[in-house]
Amino acid sequence: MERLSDEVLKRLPGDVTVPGDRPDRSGILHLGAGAFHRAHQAVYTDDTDWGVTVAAPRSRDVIDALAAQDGLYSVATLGRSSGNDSGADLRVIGSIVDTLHIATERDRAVSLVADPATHVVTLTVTEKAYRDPHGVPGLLADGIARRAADDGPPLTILCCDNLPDNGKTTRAAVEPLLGDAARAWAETHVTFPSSMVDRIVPASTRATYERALSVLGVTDLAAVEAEPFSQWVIEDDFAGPRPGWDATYTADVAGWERLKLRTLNGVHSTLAYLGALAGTETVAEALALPGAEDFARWLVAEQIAPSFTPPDGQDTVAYGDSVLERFANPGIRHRCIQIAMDGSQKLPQRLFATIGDLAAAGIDLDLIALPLAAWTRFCAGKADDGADLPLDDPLRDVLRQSLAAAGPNPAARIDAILGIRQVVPEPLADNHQLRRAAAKWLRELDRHGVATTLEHL
Ligand code: CS2
Repeated sequence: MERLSDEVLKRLPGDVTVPGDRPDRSGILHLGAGAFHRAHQAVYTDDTDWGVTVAAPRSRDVIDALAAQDGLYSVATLGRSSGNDSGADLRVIGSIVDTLHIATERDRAVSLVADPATHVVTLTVTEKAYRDPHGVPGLLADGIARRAADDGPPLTILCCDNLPDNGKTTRAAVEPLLGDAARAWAETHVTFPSSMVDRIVPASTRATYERALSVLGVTDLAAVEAEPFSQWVIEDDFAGPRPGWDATYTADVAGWERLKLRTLNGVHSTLAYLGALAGTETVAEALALPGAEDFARWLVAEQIAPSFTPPDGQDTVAYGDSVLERFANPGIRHRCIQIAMDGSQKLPQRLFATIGDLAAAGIDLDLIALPLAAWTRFCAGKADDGADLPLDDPLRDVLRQSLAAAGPNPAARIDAILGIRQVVPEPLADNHQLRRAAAKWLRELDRHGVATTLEHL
């Protein structure tokens, strides 16, 4: 079957948006070849005259598919506003000009970080990657050291992962790995702006590739699908040239990060654990469980909103309403199990930060203890109907062992989870109100399951 390529661009159906002149070189190195990058930063870059080299840390699948297609791939925008017969607006993206495989071409990756033609390194490598000095942080440190030795031009390293203060987090992961000379050079030549990224992009499935084939008439094995909404707020702290991305540039991203991580991602994870336990496949289906949407709205209004001050002009409750509308998008099949993975890496910023601020302000912790109970039950690996649930998490063994040692008692299981210092901040471990409320919800979930618990809230 013929593949998408530069050659076939001019033969694609008229309702498919195609790239104009393609950039011949890239000023951007992107680490992480996942669907999110392809539906977010690479699309913003496609609207500029910059190009991207995409580096995949481990799996070759995506970069091999891109390499076989001249770097081209399609993004299907799915949702209520979708245009053509397939229910999707398709756009072919041309900003990816080169690919590389870090696991087998690490030195080339280091050279590209050091290359004077590289001005910006962007990252979507997931939360856990920042804890592994031998992985991405080590690669960046080696690249910076080489750039420093050459006294190269300044470099911007832009984190696009869902972490609070993600620029600072990246700097903190990289800096200790630099020698004195490179560290001194980096202080004046490398910046780490923070950014808030947002677009719902489920992992591609066979249906994604089938849709792409039926609309394009050629095979696209790097196709992705996404919701219509897209947002990017970037701290305006570029060391050198800034790509012409149509993003929001601001001096302070922290408020935006908090709004998104606590509201969108916090409710996303909540629905993912509740839905996985209840046996619903997608977030939209979890939200449609009787009582689920009311619960989500109460959670936002009574617990998430009072936990922080939103950025100027934003209202957390209204933002939460728009988020729930996006979650209900019937065109997006975002699997609960996908969002449920790596809970130990996600919940500190999505849930425990909120709980910590509420506790400090003396606000009641009843509703926010339900997602904690749901995660605790999820970690044990059984859905409400007894089906097995996967626990895909770097702290899997710690979680499972702590729960096994706690035995069946709900209060003991909550204490076991709250005692895991890598996940739960110290003061919450013996917060009586939280322990009591979470144990109560866990007992309800054990006895009646998620569906009945939500229905009777
Ligand atoms: C999701 C995010 O997988 C997850 O954990 O919560 O990927 C979410 O879809 C994005 O952050 C939306 O911008």
